[in-house]
Amino acid sequence: MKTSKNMTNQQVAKLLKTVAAAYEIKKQNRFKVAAYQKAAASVEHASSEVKDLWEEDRLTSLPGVGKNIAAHLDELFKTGKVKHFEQIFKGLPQGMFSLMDLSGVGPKTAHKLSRQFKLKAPATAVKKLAQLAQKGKIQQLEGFGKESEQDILRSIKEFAGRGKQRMSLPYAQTLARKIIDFLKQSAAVLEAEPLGSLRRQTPTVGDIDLAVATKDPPAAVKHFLSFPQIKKITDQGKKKVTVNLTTGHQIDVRFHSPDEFGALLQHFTGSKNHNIRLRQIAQKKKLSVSEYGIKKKAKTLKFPQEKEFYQFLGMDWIPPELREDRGEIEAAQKHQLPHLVQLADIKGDLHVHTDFQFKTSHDLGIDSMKTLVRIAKQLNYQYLGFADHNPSLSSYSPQQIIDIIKTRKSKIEEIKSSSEKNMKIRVINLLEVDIRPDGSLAVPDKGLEELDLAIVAIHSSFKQPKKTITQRVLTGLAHPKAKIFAHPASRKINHRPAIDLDWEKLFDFCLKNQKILEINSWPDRLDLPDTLVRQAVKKGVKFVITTDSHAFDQLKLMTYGVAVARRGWAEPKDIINTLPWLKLKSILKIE
Ligand code: DGT
Ligand code: CA
Ligand code: CA
Repeated sequence: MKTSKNMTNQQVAKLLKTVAAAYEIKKQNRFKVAAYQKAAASVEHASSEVKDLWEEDRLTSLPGVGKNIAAHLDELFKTGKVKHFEQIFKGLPQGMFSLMDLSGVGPKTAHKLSRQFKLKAPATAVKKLAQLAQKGKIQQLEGFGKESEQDILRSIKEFAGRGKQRMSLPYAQTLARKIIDFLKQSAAVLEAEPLGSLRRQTPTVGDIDLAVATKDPPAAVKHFLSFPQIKKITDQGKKKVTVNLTTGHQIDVRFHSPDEFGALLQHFTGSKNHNIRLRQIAQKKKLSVSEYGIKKKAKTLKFPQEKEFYQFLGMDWIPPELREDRGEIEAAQKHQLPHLVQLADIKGDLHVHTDFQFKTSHDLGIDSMKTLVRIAKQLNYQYLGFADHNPSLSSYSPQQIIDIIKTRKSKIEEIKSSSEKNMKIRVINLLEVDIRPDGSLAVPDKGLEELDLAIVAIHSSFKQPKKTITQRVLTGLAHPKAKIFAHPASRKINHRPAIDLDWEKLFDFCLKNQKILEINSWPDRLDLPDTLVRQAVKKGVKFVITTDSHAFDQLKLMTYGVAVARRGWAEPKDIINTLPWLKLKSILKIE
């Protein structure tokens, strides 16, 4: 594999995956294989560029990157090469590493194919394989048949059409809900549940995986195939069907009998890393796990419930959001899993934009304070915080800004007294205030004084160097009225990377000064990202989960922020808006 000093995260991840594959072929110990796979996944999902981490001597801050792998990456960024990796790749046909990009083609198959057909050049291996498959050459190989040849052709086709964006979590959940409702219309479908990344509630979802419990698979399959939006069936077996919808999205559905449903859920919820670790634990107990159950000697034990599956392996049931091999298995063995926060724990929203009219630097909400209070009440909230953007600095003088904030305050006071009296819901006067590039806040002190508190955030100059931007945030957050830091990474999924902040420094600052970090539920923000939430939670930093709503129906986005919090191992005690009003009021020092 070609390497260079300037490899992107994607390329480094691919390199590490390639090393794992080479180790596997050369029958090195499987912990080494797993270690490289894990490091690859970690690099793929890192929130900053690995090369930057290297420059700051922080490679090992990436979960799964230990001293050994860090030393190899050090050599890579210094010299453009890793001697040890070249050693490992020696003797392997390089075309195999391209073949591994095809779904369903693992290292062993890739190795066999590239060896048989002498596919040495990575650039042409896939194309050559397609030609061979079309000529029917693959089915003639030992261990391959007509079916596997068709599988390979399908994967090549799918590979050619790849590059599509992943679905946002809300999009995927909505689509899945529709399909599940449809599936349940059939009497043959006893249960239908999400699997894969959808069930783990990752911020984006590649394809939708679903599990169906049925005693009559052919009838259940037949029903599924009558779902109106199906464009093409790409794979149909007795227990698994893959289709493409007219929207271009792929749906995988598995049909198993109810007594296997627990094993089915477990196996295809993943993640891959979680399952690898689980398999190792089973092997130590001389057991083997699969989507059918747990095999002990010659007998396969069945598990209708997922909980019993985990218990059989000597651990507590693990919530899907934790299944990333980030310590959850060890915690489950010791009965020390966190009691994750749930949507029902949330007692209010503190970041909601209203239609109060003035010129802001950013967008206004579209619904009235009154409407928003009514919806919050329907959600059983005890409190609601209005946090419009600050008045625009380019449109108003400092005095005008103060006056606007005063007018807004009296409007909020009005709503406050009526909603407290009639609905027993408290209204909080907040403002979302820009932290300017120099760290100053975009509202004069006299304006800030009128607020219960300020939510501060970055909305410009995202690319400042790390030191500068960290100092900027800490300066802004140091203001006594600034209590919450909104969407801290300022990322936009598929659009803008996270800012390069010294996270540890921010977390320490928050802890020391009782500042709260936001988990923003907006679907393309989901910010703070879950891995950073985990780091902060470990330190004891407190969070608030908000929706950043600009319209009343967005108040229900809260569930996605809760998903991020859960993936970050957060418990109710870590989230301030699980507190009842009087406690919240006291910790935020609201008068
Ligand atoms: P995605 O779709 O990219 O958002 O991510 P996932 O995690 O949904 O991945 P996917 O759809 O490829 O596979 C679903 C889960 O099934 C995955 O997390 C791991 C698990 N799994 C276990 N064994 C296998 C297997 O043999 N093949 C596949 N494709 N998945 C497996
Ligand atoms: Ca999936
Ligand atoms: Ca899938």
